Amino acid sequence: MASAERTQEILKGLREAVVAYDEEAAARLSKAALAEGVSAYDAVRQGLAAGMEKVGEMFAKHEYFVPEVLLCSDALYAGLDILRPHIRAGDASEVRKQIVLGTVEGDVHDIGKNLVKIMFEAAGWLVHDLGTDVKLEKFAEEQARTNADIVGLSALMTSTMLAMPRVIQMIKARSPGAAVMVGGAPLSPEIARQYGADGYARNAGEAVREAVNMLSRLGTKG
Ligand code: B1M
Repeated sequence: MASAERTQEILKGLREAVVAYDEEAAARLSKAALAEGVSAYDAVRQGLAAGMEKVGEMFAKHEYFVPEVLLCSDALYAGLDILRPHIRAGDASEVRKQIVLGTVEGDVHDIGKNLVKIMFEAAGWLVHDLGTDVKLEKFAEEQARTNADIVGLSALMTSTMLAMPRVIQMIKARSPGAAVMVGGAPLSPEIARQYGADGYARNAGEAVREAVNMLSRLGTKG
């Protein structure tokens, strides 16, 4: 069992490895965490995910750009692949929320959507990624199939975002309790409200926090 000091050292190392997109260090420290009895759950949440959260903030401040963020996510996954099988069901139940995520019909932009996915996975959510150019009715179908807490819609074009109100109506008609979050460069909090969305996130760094806030605002789950 690692001492409290050693545990903090490993967690700090994991955060730094993600920020420095150092895959080797992320893998090595993840193995060290397991070997020395640090909880896999803490290593993901307070190590890898916290590092990725920092990366999200750096991206929002234009300190990192897409290539760096993708490299950081490689480091995140290098650690996640090692730690994930060791997260006990009891640990995960607290955070095992689910999101259905996709880019709406007619739109193939997925770089931002994939960054959002990474942040949710890093936070322990189960992500049902529908990909891009997703048929409008597919979002409601997948939400009903999985009973996901949230549906996340991404659009990068002013033409494709126009489909969002219809998608939201379909989801709400089928599952009134499901919450819908929208995002993507042409969206804004005002447009999200007009469209009937429950939440909006400006970037991947804010998405998980907004999702959790949204659920507690709605008082349904979370
Ligand atoms: Co296209 N494209 N593109 N494109 N493309 C834009 C979006 C555009 C603004 C370029 C321009 O004209 N200046 C423009 C849209 C104009 C408009 O409608 N306002 C445009 C166009 C017109 C097109 C085509 C029609 C071009 C053509 O063929 N004539 C075509 C459309 C194809 C289609 O979708 N049917 C097209 C194609 C492409 C490529 C395939 C070449 C490529 C996409 C590759 C891919 O995604 N796999 C591409 C790219 C790369 C871009 C730009 C250059 C970059 C987009 C990007 O990845 N940004 C873009 C111009 C630009 O933005 N400078 C442009 C980086 C990414 C990290 O940011 O996606 O905003 P972003 O995601 C952020 C936030 O928005 C937010 O978090 C993310 C991370 O922080 N976010 C969410 C996103 N989704 C979220 C969901 C959430 C929460 C937050 O909750 C669910």
